[in-house]
Amino acid sequence: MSAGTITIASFAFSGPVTVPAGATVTVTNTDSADHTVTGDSPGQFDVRVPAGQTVTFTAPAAAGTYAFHCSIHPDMHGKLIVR
Ligand SMILES: [Cu+2]
Repeated sequence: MSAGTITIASFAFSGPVTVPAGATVTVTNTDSADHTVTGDSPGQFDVRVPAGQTVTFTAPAAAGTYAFHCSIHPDMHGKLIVR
């Protein structure tokens, strides 16, 4: 079961979402364009979310606030809180 969900709509991320360390995070993309959820610091997480689809990724194992962006649309920013 997913611990939290990030929704992408109209080229914006919902959130911030808070999840336990190492949890499964669901990302639902309601747009007609592909997006990514990419941690601002390399190696955190990086998942591509095709248009209209839902994917999951594993939250970092360390608590903290993780800023992320879309690597396709650099103006899109969000935050994932791990605790
Ligand atoms: Cu995007």
